[in-house]
Amino acid sequence: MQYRGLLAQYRALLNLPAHTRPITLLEGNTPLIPAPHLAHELGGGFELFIKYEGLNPTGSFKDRGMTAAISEAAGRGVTTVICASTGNTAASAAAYASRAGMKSIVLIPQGKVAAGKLAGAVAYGAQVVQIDGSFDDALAMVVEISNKHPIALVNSINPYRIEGQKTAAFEICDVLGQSPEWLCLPVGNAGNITAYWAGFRQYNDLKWCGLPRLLGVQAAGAAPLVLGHPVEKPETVATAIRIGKPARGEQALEAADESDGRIIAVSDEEILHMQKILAKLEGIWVEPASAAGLAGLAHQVVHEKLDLRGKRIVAICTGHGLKDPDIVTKGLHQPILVAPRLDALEQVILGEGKAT
Ligand code: AN7
Repeated sequence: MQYRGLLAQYRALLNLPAHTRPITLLEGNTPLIPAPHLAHELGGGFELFIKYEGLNPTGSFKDRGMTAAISEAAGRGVTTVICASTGNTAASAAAYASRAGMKSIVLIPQGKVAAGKLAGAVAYGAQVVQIDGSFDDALAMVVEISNKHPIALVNSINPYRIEGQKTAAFEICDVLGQSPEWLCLPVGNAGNITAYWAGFRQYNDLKWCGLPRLLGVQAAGAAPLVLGHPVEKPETVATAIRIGKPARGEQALEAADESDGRIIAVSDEEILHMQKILAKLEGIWVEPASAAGLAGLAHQVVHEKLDLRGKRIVAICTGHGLKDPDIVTKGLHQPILVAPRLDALEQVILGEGKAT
């Protein structure tokens, strides 16, 4: 039977009002890809899976929450939606709003949004507004304006975003037959970790699939949940999670605590190294923020001697590498140039100066 999207798949488990009118791009149903080479690199003896959320229609996990939030808004006749975004929410909101025949307005922090995300928001027809400030400033503004005007807010403060994003936990349990022992994922505004925990708890109540321990990972320069206070000027190469005042920070801390897990920080170097080895060892290219969960796992193994033997681990890779091509090409020399002759090519790929 044809897959009809997340609301069709899991509607009975989602707390959505009766007026909800499904708007879908057939999001979700993303693959859980075994990553044996990376597991080996991290010491081996455990099973590692990547939930590749970059394969959603707009290239990130945000589409799960957006199908729910936009469907609810569409069902009550909303004509305009707004969000603050480090990029992925913007692209997702714009796509689903267009599909619903709505206008979308997205506020982004000036100069800190990856090329593929900005391009998406523009291509899907959003009105894009740069704020001379941070994501946190932009979020405060959209909260205020949506209270004042008939414009629906689709950031993850919107409870339907969480309902939609719970479905990723359901999918993992459906595929594995039970929850993994650890779930690692990046944490920015903290909607996703909140949603996963809600999803696993709900599924466990229904199907006794167990609960994972949560490893939430922030970037060291934007780690309010690790520091225990907001960060006024967050900085990280992982611009998706360059967030200093997470809207659902309290819930994220509770979720980590209840699951007997933790929220940790990793350096930009650890994030970029993980992005690189994941692509090289497994053929999975993700944007920097999406490598943070795995970087956190590696950090725990190396520095905290976390014992993973015999365990099953799922890492959530939240967004596609194509979202942020500049990170990879920035430090790159131009690829080697050869004359259009076989001998010249042979010399480069078989000879001394091997192509890299
Ligand atoms: C790839 O798009 O906040 O902890 O405005 O794009 O639920 O915020 C993006 C966040 C992880 C963090 N990975 O998720 C936005 C935005 C990627 C992301 C996160 C984001 P949350």
